[in-house]
Amino acid sequence: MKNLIAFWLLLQTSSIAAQPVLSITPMPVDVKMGKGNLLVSKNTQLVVESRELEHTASMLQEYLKINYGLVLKTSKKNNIPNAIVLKIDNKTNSIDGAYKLVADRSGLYITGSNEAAVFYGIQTLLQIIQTEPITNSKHTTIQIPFVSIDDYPRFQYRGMHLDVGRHFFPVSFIKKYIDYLATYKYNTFHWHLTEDQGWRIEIKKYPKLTETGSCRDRTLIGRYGGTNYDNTRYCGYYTQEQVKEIVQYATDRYINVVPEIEMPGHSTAALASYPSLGCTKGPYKVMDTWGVLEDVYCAGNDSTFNFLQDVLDEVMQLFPSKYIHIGGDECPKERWKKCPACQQRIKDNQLKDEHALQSYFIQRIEKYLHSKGRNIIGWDEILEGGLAPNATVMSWRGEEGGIEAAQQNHDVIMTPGSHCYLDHSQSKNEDSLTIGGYLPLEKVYAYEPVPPVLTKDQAKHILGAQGNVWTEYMNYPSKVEYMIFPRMQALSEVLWTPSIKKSWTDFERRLPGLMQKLKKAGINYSAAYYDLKATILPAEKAGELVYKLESKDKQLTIQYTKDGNFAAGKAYQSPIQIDQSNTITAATFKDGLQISNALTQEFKFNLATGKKISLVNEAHKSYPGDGAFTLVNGVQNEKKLARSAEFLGFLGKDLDALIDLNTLTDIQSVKLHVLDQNGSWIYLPSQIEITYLPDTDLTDAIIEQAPKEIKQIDPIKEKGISLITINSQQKCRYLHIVARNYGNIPSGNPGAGNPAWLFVDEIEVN
Ligand code: TNX
Repeated sequence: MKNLIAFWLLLQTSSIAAQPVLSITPMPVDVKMGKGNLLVSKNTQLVVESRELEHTASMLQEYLKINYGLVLKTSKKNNIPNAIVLKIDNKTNSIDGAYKLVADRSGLYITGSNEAAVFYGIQTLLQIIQTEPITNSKHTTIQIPFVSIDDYPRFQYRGMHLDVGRHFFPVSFIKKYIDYLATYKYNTFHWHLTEDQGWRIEIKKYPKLTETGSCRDRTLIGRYGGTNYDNTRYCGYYTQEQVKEIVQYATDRYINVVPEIEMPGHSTAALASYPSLGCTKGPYKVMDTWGVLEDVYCAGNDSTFNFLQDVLDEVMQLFPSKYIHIGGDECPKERWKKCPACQQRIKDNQLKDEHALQSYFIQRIEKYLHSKGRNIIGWDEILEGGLAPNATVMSWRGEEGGIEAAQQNHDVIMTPGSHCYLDHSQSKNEDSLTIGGYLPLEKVYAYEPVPPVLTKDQAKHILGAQGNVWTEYMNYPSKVEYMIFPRMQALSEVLWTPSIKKSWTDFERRLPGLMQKLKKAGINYSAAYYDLKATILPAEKAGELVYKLESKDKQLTIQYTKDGNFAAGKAYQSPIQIDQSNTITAATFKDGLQISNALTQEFKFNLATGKKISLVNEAHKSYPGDGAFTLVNGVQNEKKLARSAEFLGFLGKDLDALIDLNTLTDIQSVKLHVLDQNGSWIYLPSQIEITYLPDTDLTDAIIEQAPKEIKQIDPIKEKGISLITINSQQKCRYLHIVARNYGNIPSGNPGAGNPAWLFVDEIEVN
């Protein structure tokens, strides 16, 4: 009989396990649901079996008290029925952070391989409580489903970064941020403390760093490249006492704080405080706009290194972290090229060039920190000119730097812009100001930090990944929340859950529950994932378009209108056929009530709209638009909309397109819509070449003889977009259009030396 019951129970659990009901993230390694609930009441005892867990236990008590009005008594005694038992048992599982959580009739047990592991078990517990948190009245019991969870992390480094240089966030928010990290089992907070726009950490030996360096006179309004400023002084820094408080707060939550002190670039706030640290000796000012600046620490003077070592001495006093991040990114070499002391240093040390001088700089600092028992982390530029021996590389310009470092047997943290930059837009219809880009939730979720090109041994160097939160366009805490949620929840699953257990479909199923919890907790988040999705496709008939609308929530109906008035609109049944200029506004509805934001799309028809187009060079995978068709889809972007998904981006390559106008056509002009945004490495093309081809087989001889126009660039800017017009009366069927990429970014500009981007939105033929 006993066996039969066990068998029946097993059947029950496994059939339920097939459809887990817990709204938890990151998804644990193994979850087996039981049948029934454990009731925890004020009579439930909290048994703390290991002394080291007392503090963690008191945090659990505090949480239950605040959120559920439940005050649990603690006990050291074992074998109390119906108790919550916290225990360290290093036999649990040898993986660091492994825990087991069991809730059944006899009580709730969280056993971990160490203190952090038990803490993770508690985070899981807090997410699976089935009772709503209280608002004013007190609960007498809370429900925990019978469950057995076995869990451990996939990666040892699970990070979130926060830039407090561009915008400063108060201690209270930093603590909240750390709470968010803890909830989703992150274990590293990368605190970016110094920037061109502000030095944010008190250094006792150099008081001017905060007296002068923590304030800027004004801040740019709107996107980088603009000329409007707010004329408001902006200040903020953390005292050493506050830093200690934050480090302790994080440590209590098993989160390591990695401080970043940027060098040699992104350091004008320090130079403004102590001008002798720069090559030209100033004067310098704390920056009021974004981007990359030429004034950097002088690499020729030993006093620079003495200063940095003094700063780092105080930093090491405050941060127990094994890792100290020293930046190393985006350091223009202009000043060093002209600085006699830097050139002398190059000569004395037989360095090849200024890149080798950057490497000398980093290696010298690394040596110092290493002598104090610390290791450095640097952005992937620290690879240039040779890696410092014990450096860990943070790969941000794609994964290439990380791959190279791992192949050189260096540890790596993956933070590629393509998947980990939480400052990028998460919606194609983003209506708040962001730095641009497009990083939707699904893409973060799909991220795989271990590049397949690495061998098994090299792959061990990928310690994990990190979400980066650069705050140029996040000037208040709820904007940070909006940008990180729900993407940091998706990333937590990349970092924690074994790759074979990761399931987008399952995450998508849990998403409404996760959002609901954020909403109830008063945490801001983006619901962009539920935006109405619009796709523009070529119609069967050349010269027409098809506009397809989809809602992720199939319960909702979609309504659309051509005059902005939904009352007089239509219910969307199937893709809309469009054959002339038009504006369509659509939204989702439930019982007549509008649910989603209205999505408005203007179509502007010209002779190329909806025609066949092919490209010789495909757009870069980061800016693929909807393929070549994007260039003739009738959508003319405006920069203020910042819908970078509407652009095709070519990195170092030309746009080389062939448009088939379908029939012999009289044309007057061809107009290219391109983006000119040098701060983001986006440049106008250097030249346009157009060949007007007849309605016949395109043999080499025909192409050779066809009329051609070559044009240097003199664009007109309209609504932030540069329009390049080639006027020429022609009769042709095909247009061969080449827009030459600018080439390498000239020195003195952000991204100097790298290939430029060419961003093209629309090719208009009139
Ligand atoms: C590049 S990532 C930077 C930051 C900017 C960020 C904006 C890195 C090492 N440097 O200074 O804030 O892009 O996305």
